[in-house]
Amino acid sequence: MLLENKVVVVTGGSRGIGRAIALASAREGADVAINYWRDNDSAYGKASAVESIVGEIEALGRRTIAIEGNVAERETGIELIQRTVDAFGRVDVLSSNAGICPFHAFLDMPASVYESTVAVNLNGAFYVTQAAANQMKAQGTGGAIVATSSISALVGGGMQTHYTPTKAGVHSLMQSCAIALGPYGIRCNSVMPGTIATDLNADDLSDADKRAYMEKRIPLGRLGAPDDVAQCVVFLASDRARYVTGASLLVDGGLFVNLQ
Ligand code: RM4
Repeated sequence: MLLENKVVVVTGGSRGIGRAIALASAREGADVAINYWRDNDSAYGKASAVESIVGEIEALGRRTIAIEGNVAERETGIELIQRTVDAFGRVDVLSSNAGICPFHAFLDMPASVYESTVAVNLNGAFYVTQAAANQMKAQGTGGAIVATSSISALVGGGMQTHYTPTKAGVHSLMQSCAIALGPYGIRCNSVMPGTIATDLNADDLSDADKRAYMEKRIPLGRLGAPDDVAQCVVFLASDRARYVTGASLLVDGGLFVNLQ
């Protein structure tokens, strides 16, 4: 198992890609601390999203805790790391994954939509990375940080003018942190998912024409599933990637290169 007895922290871990990362980590032998926000839907059956992921991880025989908090607040990251250490004694891996994408046109985008997107996606990644890195440095045995960037770090989106800069920012954050944290044996990388079917884009992809268009653009012929990304996060978090830092891995079925 690739993460045997490691302690993995996942932000935005109750739904979408983060949920798959939490689950894949537990399957690879890790204990998992999950940050989530406003768990008030029942998309996962009777249990709420967070109750159901906690149940699934425990069923795998791994330990888990779930802590609510908005990563846009610096204290959320600090508390998340502290409570993980209280529960499991250490932090080996951070998956900085929490993100929002309220699709909106540019010219009339309210400042609140822009600012909350930057606050969650970019400030949130910064604060939790800083908190986790300080803990890893104190432990003295290195660590791995994997941020969920996006294909949107590399290409634009007319309805994502607030979002794409945050994903370029997350990518850049990992590059700079790779330098800042390399001396402590802390590796920093990002994954760049393409179009992965999750709650985040359910509305956008409910437009049948848009969905069919995206599928047609993807050489592998299908939208991504959250676990397609999670497997790559596990790899980057694991010792298999021991000499990989400051890198980004597109996980997009070939979407990015499909121009001509
Ligand atoms: C992306 C990319 C995808 C979209 C998500 C929400 O990173 O634009 O196509 O589904 O954002």
